[in-house]
Amino acid sequence: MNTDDKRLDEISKYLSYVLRHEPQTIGLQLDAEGWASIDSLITSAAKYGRSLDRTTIQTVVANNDKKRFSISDDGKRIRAIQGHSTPAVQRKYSEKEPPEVLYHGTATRFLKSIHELGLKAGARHHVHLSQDIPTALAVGQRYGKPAVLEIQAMRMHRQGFKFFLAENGVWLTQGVPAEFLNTLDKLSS
Ligand code: HQG
Repeated sequence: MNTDDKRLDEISKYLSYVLRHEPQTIGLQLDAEGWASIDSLITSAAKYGRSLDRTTIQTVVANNDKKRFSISDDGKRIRAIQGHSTPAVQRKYSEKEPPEVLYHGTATRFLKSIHELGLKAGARHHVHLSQDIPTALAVGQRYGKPAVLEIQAMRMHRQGFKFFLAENGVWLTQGVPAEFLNTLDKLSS
């Protein structure tokens, strides 16, 4: 990563922190749909020693590898699309019929507990699922030796569980009972 990319990556992490998890640490207001005024974000961040400007924010949003953020059509507001843990936000996502299976990446050390208790949302508002195995594998690698779970999403859906598709392609659901998941034993890594 060159110096510029590193800087943008670091700002992306900062935006994730304040727009998903801890807006109150810089006194930033988010509405229930997760939106913050970009002007307020710049002013609040500056008060806590972080210099941001509109162009940099736009660059981070446009180039973000996982499309984590979006800017409102009028250009005035920004939000994280998913991944929130702050109670200030209760986003409404569009409910969608899932594909037959979805995947969840995790670390091998969590498997025993997951197979006992099912997948729990933890601090975030939803369990995050992906449509493909490589994405799940990358998510699992964040926590150590990765494992990928296959979720019987359509079977859950038929039994009344709700699935949501965030605007950036991440699938969300409240939780996955253990009976709907199994660990894939052949991973390419
Ligand atoms: C695990 C990142 C034990 C779960 C990623 C995960 C994703 C359990 C961890 C997004 C459990 C929660 C979300 C149980 C779940 N027992 N462990 N019963 N149920 N877990 O970070 O899905 O880069 O809240 O497997 O790429 O890892 O931030 O969720 O390991 O898309 O945009 O508890 O965050 O995206 O961890 O990651 P997380 P996640 P960003």
